[in-house]
Amino acid sequence: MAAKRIVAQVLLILMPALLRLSLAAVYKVGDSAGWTTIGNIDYKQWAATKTFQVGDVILFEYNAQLHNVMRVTHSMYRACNTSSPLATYTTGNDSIKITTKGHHFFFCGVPGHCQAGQKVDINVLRLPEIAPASAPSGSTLSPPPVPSVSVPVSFPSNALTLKASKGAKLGLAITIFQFLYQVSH
Ligand SMILES: [Cu+2]
Repeated sequence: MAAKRIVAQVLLILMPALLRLSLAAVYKVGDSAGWTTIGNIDYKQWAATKTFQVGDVILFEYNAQLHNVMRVTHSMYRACNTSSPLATYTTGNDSIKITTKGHHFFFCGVPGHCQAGQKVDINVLRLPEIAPASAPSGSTLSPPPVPSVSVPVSFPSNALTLKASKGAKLGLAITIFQFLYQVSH
């Protein structure tokens, strides 16, 4: 039946997004060295080698007698300003789940440590993938604008609505999926 084949194709299109959702990673800051001032670890370089995504967990491991973790704003990060952190972690084994895109700034609040380089910017990129803006703008083939997508109540994950706002292609796929869903029920 043709509709079923289309549903299968739509699911194939959605698969990368579904896989991405299920593969949250844990990143230990500094890898084996952890969170420290010893060895002049370049946390900027460390972060640059990672592709952080929403749902990932950032793990800070350190000697709690010597260090801590503060989440701060960009300007506080640049200035190593420890006066009013957004959050402070002190256990020595702090797992911080990243729930939003964009920059997440952390440094050690012990005097001098941020200045010594114990600071890291976790930058969660907007999803690249699904519809890379490869179509030239103004092309007659560019996908139609996506109306605000509301996913049916029975849809497996509301996370899909988050993805749906990204990439007209996926949005379109979900719109088709909804249509087929309604038709077949
Ligand atoms: Cu420190």
